[in-house]
Amino acid sequence: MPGRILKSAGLLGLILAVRPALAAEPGLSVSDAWMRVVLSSRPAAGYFTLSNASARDRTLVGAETPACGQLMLHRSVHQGGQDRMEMLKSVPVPAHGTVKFAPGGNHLMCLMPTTDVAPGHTLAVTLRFADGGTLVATFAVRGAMAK
Ligand SMILES: [Cu+2]
Repeated sequence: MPGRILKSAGLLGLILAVRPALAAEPGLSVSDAWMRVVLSSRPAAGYFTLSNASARDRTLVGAETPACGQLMLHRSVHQGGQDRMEMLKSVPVPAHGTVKFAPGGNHLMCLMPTTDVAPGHTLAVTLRFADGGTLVATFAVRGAMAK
């Protein structure tokens, strides 16, 4: 009986080890991914760094997570003394290039956040590319004071 449990655990470990490889996009990687939530009733903003180590230009066209009713690509713009946001249809990620989503600039806007969007939680966010590729990144949720 203990032998059977060990065998199952080994198989589970194998499945977990293989899964990230299946989801991986050649050359694309995400780092410093986090989401800031101020009030659970208000939209949350997501930030990350996306690197393209490949020789092929890529284009980010969308993002989604079950933790948000809708997740949009946004850009903060300062115009005429006012801050506002506009939607981005796509964001180029050049070959051997890096794109930053950071406070004051590009960000993911999480509309209708669920209770999962709470400080201390982590969220799986799927990034979608123009060529149909996807990349799943883990975002750490932080509170209002996070920078
Ligand atoms: Cu926004």
